Amino acid sequence: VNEVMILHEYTASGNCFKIRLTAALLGLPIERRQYDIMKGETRTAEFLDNINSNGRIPVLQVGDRFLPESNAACWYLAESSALIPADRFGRADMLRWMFFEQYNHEPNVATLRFWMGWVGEDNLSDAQRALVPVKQAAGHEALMIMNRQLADIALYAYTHVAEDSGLFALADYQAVQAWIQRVAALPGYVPLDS
Ligand SMILES: N[C@@H](CCC(=O)N[C@@H](CS)C(=O)NCC(=O)O)C(=O)O
Repeated sequence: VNEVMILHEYTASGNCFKIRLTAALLGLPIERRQYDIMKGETRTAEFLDNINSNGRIPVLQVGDRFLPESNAACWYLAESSALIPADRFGRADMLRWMFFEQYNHEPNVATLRFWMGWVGEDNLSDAQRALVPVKQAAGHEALMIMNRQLADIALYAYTHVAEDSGLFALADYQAVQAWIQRVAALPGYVPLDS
């Protein structure tokens, strides 16, 4: 990778943190550009036209090309490093966990963190309020699966801050807790709020 890389991001987002953590663990330099998602800064015509038509961060800019979707960006950074298994089944299994993260984990654990910690419980719409117990149950199910079998950077991002919503207790998932400590001890590790 020798083109300049710019991460369009919002620091507190776990999806953005995945990319920073991958880059840090691999010693790859990335520039960072901040957008306040609470002020709709990823929804401007300029952002939609030039950065991501889906109106969301993170977006990894590589030279003059733009790559949205956190796990795609992690994959790009990790290509031909030890973070991606050499054997075919291992690579597919890694993708399996990344898809699991986006379907079973992130829409529950991350969304509840955002609703409770950023939007605020009092400001939730009726539709959102009705979904809280549904997402909490689905989030517990995802954490339970991870407690039996682990996992990677994509899953670390929102798991290690799952308690932010006040709706999950990591003490209920001891293998997950131990894994969180192992990831945080990796050489090159950077914390989310850095
Ligand atoms: N599937 C996407 C999700 C991206 C996403 O949901 N981004 C949120 C922050 S974590 C965002 O930009 N929200 C602002 C908005 O939707 O306006 C990924 O993994 O990158």
